[in-house]
Amino acid sequence: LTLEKELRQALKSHQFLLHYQPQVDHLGRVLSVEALIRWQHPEKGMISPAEFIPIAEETQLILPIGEWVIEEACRQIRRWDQQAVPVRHIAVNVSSRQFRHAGFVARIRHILAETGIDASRLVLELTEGCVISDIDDTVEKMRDLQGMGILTSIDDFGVGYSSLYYLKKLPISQLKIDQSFVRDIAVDPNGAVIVETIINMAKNLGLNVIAEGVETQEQIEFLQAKGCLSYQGFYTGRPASADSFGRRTHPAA
Ligand code: G
Ligand code: G
Ligand code: MN
Ligand code: NA
Repeated sequence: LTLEKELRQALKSHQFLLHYQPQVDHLGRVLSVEALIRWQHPEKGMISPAEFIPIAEETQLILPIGEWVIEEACRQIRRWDQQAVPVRHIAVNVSSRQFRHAGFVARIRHILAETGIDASRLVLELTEGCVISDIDDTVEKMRDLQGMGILTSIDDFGVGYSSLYYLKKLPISQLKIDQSFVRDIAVDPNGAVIVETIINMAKNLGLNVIAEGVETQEQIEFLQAKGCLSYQGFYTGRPASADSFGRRTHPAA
């Protein structure tokens, strides 16, 4: 079977699942989670999205898969609401091809209505490459999304095209500092300067900023001292199933 056929089969027989990684504030409170897809293959076991998302993107399969991710994320936040697990926002990764699709905004509107989730609970993570690839289409879509109350985050910020032009042109809510810069904080003075610069730029533009790939207390201390108060990484919580996540979540204040 080709991987494409297997992916099609996987959708039909419900072999995909979502793991969730917490995004915490400087007091360790979980503000939001990022949904990360996994493929529970009947023979090969758990397959990372790094292996199959590129193939899904080459084929049109990223459209139904991406849609399933948003649906399932919305259903999960509803379950957490019912269990009084205090997760405010759920972030999903959107691939470029999915975002460029003409029906993208309409599908999200439909999914929110169908699952009864308020748009303000949803964060869409878009990469720099995605947003600048057709800036006019991006502006239109992001304005529609913002109008609905959906939040948007620029994923892997700093490693893409580094065109800063789009930052003032687009209605963006958040910058996610790429993990390669966060990793460099302790070892590379230039890395530390880059992180500090991104934090200051986000602040000056009125954007929220979160650091990803946080693995040490030392990194958190640096980030906090520079004014970045949101963190995601193995240090504050690995991606895990919805159930284990609920138990780890702090009770509502
Ligand atoms: O979770 P993990 O570190 O294995 O993810 C590897 C890559 O797959 C990351 O770049 C992540 O953004 C991407 N990814 C994870 N889940 C999704 C998804 O639902 N949709 C898309 N398009 N990419 C995803
Ligand atoms: O591209 P994106 O940022 O969506 O990718 C998220 C990926 O980063 C996931 O595959 C997740 O497993 C991984 N990840 C999350 N936290 C850490 C971390 O602290 N260190 C490393 N190396 N990877 C991480
Ligand atoms: Mn992401
Ligand atoms: Na990222």
